[in-house]
Amino acid sequence: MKLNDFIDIHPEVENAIENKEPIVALESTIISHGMPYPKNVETAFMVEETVRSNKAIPATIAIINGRLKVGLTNKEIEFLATNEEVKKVSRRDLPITIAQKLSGSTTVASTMIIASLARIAIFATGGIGGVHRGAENSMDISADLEELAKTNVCVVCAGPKAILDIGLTLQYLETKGVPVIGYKTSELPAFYSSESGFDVDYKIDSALEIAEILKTKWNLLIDGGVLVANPIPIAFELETSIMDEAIRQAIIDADNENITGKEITPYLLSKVNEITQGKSLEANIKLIQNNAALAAKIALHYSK
Ligand code: PSU
Ligand code: MN
Repeated sequence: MKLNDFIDIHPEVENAIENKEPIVALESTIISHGMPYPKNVETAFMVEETVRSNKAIPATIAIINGRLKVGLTNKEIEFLATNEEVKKVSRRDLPITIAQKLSGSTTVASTMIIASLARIAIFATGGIGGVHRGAENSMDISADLEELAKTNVCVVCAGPKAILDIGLTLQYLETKGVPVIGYKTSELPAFYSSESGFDVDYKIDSALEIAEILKTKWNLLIDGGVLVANPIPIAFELETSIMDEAIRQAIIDADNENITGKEITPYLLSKVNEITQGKSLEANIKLIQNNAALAAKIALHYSK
């Protein structure tokens, strides 16, 4: 079966697509630009294992030598984790990366596009991109939000990271008609913390109900994604005051070093990790695992 001339689907994933078995898409920017080596590789393998232990098939997505890859080998994951020439590829970068036969890791936006081409509906990540603080001047709004507005994929995340303007990010999603669901919470989680001070539209307490909402939305031909916000487990939460200070400092450093555009998110992530002496990275790993498990449960119900 050839879904698309540009795509290579891993045989295990292809088999699962054909048999309508549960599949969870995973992004790869988190591997190449979101975490340092070797934690990035360890996390990528561990997250795939978590999807499997929850009875779904993992499909990590990336671009290797101009080919869209759905489902990676361990070698390909190692390659993404260790090679400087691997670019962060969002929607706008896709055609160039492919035409020039380059390699790249996919963001939430581009992972959604490729998952949708492969007919995979559920996707787990850590945090989505959003409206950056100061966006009224910089106009820095992640392409992830625009993708959620139009591409039919459910994205399970731990909420927008506090490096963003969470209120404006929620407003943007509302304008674009993206349902924001809190899993077992009525407050939007904020990545390192289960609290943000902002309410979600809907608190839903089971993976089954979420799967039913997805089917309803797409059967109604209401195009676009659904954002599921899954709070970091309490045991792994970081203290808000410490994180606020770390983020404030990281943003000042980014300003001083004139970091802008696609560099800003990776820069802030690594700076915050430095300032918290690795604590933010540990929390990041735990919440991704938590999201992968929930995404697998949603995928299981969605496949029935
Ligand atoms: N947030 C995180 N970790 C990440 C990212 C976001 O906590 O690794 C990555 C994701 O791939 C996301 C991308 O899609 O950063 C957003 O980048 P930008 O803001 O440049 O759109
Ligand atoms: Mn941006």
